[in-house]
Parts: sequence; structure tokens; C-alpha cells
Amino acid sequence: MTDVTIKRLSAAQADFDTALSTLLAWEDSVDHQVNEAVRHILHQVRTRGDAAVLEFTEKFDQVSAASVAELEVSQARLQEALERIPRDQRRALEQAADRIRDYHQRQLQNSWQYEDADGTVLGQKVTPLDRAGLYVPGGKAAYPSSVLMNAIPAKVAGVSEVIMVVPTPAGVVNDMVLAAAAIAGVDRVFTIGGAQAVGALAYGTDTVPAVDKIVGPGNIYVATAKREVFGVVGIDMIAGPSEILVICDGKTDPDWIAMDLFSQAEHDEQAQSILISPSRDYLDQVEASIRKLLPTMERADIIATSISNRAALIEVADLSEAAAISNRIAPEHLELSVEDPEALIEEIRHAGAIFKGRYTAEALGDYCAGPNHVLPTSGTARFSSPLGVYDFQKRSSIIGFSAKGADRMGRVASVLARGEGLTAHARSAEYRIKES
Ligand code: HSO
Ligand code: ZN
Repeated sequence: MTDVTIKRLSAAQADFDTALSTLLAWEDSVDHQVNEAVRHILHQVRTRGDAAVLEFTEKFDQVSAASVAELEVSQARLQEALERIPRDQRRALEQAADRIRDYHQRQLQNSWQYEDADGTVLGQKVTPLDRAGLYVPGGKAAYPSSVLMNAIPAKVAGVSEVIMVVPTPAGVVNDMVLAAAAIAGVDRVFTIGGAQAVGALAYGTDTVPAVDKIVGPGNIYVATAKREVFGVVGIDMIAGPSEILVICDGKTDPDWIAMDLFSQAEHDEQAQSILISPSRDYLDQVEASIRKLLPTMERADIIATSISNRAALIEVADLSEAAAISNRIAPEHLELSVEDPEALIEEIRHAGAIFKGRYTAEALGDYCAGPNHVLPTSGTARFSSPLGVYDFQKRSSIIGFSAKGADRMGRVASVLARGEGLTAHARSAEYRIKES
């Protein structure tokens, strides 16, 4: 029998604010030894390129090769993986990919411009990144669904080259990951990982092309390396542990909700699952479901640890209070398992993804609903958004003055430039002012 402790809170308790803060506290610990090790690896890759990548791959993944080129996976091999995986897996990956593509196509931003009264043209030109790098963790943590979620928006944006890196500890390759890469249209794949792969993508080596942005999840070494190379290249967010917050009016089958909480708890011991409901009786029912269902779970140990560490069942006065608490938490995933989610959504301000109604299991969003499953965690939904096509597009301002506009604005610029003591600026603008 797996032991689990389930925290119960009530918004009415005197120390609720403190209890909530304690519940949410999560240290993204900075480990100096990891920092040191990562800096060393990055320096070696930056200065010695392929040779360093090969050495670290041999040391950390026990994979030896004569050249980095040998570690590239051919497109033919990706196709082979696609043909080798079970038919139902291939079909499911393709169905998910179609929906993800369809959803993300709607995010494409177009260039725009307008003309002002002087005939001056102003606008914004939108351009995809030239190259994006996609990090995929190796072994157990490799999620084919994440390959789709990261690569498809890049391809929809029009990125010409998506380069994926995936470590293959002891040479083990995950066929479903390679099949997902084939479906998503990943251009090149290298079986390298860790900080050395991040370095190779950021600085480029003779074999691995330098990219403009690195996306995708990874362990502490990968996250630290991404932070370190930020500035040389762009990076996506650094994701914390998964989170789910369910608001339920007490009328959804408690087994469904218990399993929804498990679905994020099973990701790792630090994942956070929270249920908020105005019905104490319902919280009791879900607690009973948790205890009943836990022993049936394959990942019971991880779930029990995650639930005992970081889960909570919170009683509130009404759904409005639930929404207010949810806004304080700004969860990665928010399920509104209520009769009228449309009304409740009005009160929601901060959440990575909002799942409306009793039939919308968060797990569907992880795989095949269409929206991205790379979402802001640890309260960062207050200021950031799901990974999207816009993360692979950038904007250039467009400015085209007419003679009349150059005359009028030249006078404004001249005054401001002289005020700043910048005479070349002033005269550059003044040359284009008509003598009158
Ligand atoms: N829930 C994860 C994504 C995922 N789930 C991948 C299953 N596979 C993001 O928080
Ligand atoms: Zn998940």
C-alpha cells in the first residue's frame, strides 16, 4: 500500500495566505557545482568545437564516434522509425500533429504597414528565424509529444532549418521520438545531449550549425546551459515542474478529478496538483478517490511523493473565491470543471492554459487538442504565454518618409537632437528640410 498524505486548506482559516505561500514555494535551486561544470563544457565546445562534443558525448552518454557527422541521424532513418513504430502510434502522432498544425497556423502574424497624412509609410515586417534548435531529453524523459509541440510551431512560422538534438545514453534511440521528428518536419537530428549539445547549437561547430534560438525541456545541466548561452542565442522559457489546478463545483465524478490530479503528479516528485471546491463533502470524496486509485497506478511512487509534497485540497466559500485564489497561483494548467465555465472564465486572469468544462481533461491538451503544451509554470503565467508561432517570428520596423514627412518630422528631430547635444543627428535631419 502506497502511503500518501493529502494537505487540506480552507480559505477561511486565519493563516490561509501564509499557508498558500508555503504551498507554492518552489526553489529553482542554483547549484554552483553545476554552474561550474556547465561553464567548463560550454567553453570547451566554443573553443574546440566537434572534438569537445565528441569527448563529452563519450564521457556522459557512453557513446563513442569518430566524428560528430557519425552522430547525425539521416532523414531515411527517421522515415524508418516512422514505419517501424506500431500503426496506432503512428496514426495518433499524425492526428495530433494535424491538430497542432491547424491550431498554430492561426497564430501566424503578418507584416503590416500604414500611411500617415504626409504619405510617410510605417509598419512592421515579420520574418521567421533562420534556424531553431530543439532540445529533446533522452531516455525515460523523452516525450514524442514534446517534439511535435516544439517543432511544429517553428515550421509553421517558416523557420528554414529546425535542428534537433537528443542524447542517446548508451546508444539507445527512442523510435517514437524519431518518428515524431519525421512527422513534424525536423530538418536535421544529432544524437548529442547535455550542455555540450546546447553549446554546439549556440556557437556552432564544423558539423552542427549555429542556431538563432534554442527551445525544449531538459535537466538541470541543459537548463543552466540555456541560461548561460542566452544572449548569443534566444531561448524559450525555462520550465519548472508541471502543475494542475482544478476548480470544481462538486458535480464531476470524483474519480475523474483524482485522475486529472494524478496526470500531472506522475510527471515528477515536484509536480503540483491542487483542487479547489466550495464543497467540503466533495473534497472528501476526491480524497477518497485518490486513496482508492493510487494503488492502481503504474507510477504510484512518483504520484504519492508529488501529492504528499505539493498537493492540496482547498475549500472556498464560492467559485469567485476559487477564481481569485487561482489568479494568485497563476497555474500552468487550469481546469474549470463546473456547470458554467463560460461565466467563471470571465474572472480568470492568469493561467497558461484553461480547460473548460467537465469533459476537458488536461491530458487531452498535453497531446492532441491542438494548443501547445509548453506553458508558463511557477506563476510565470502572470507575464508570459504558451510557446507559439510568435516565438519563432521576429519583427523589423519599417519607416519610409515622404519629402513632406521628412520636412515636418525633420524639424521635430532637429530640436530633440540639439537638445541632446547630438549635432550630426540634427544636421542629418535638417538636410532634408525644405528651405522656405
Ligand atoms: N504536461 C506536460 C507535457 C506532457 N504531458 C508531455 C505528457 N507528455 C507539460 O506540463
Ligand atoms: Zn503532462
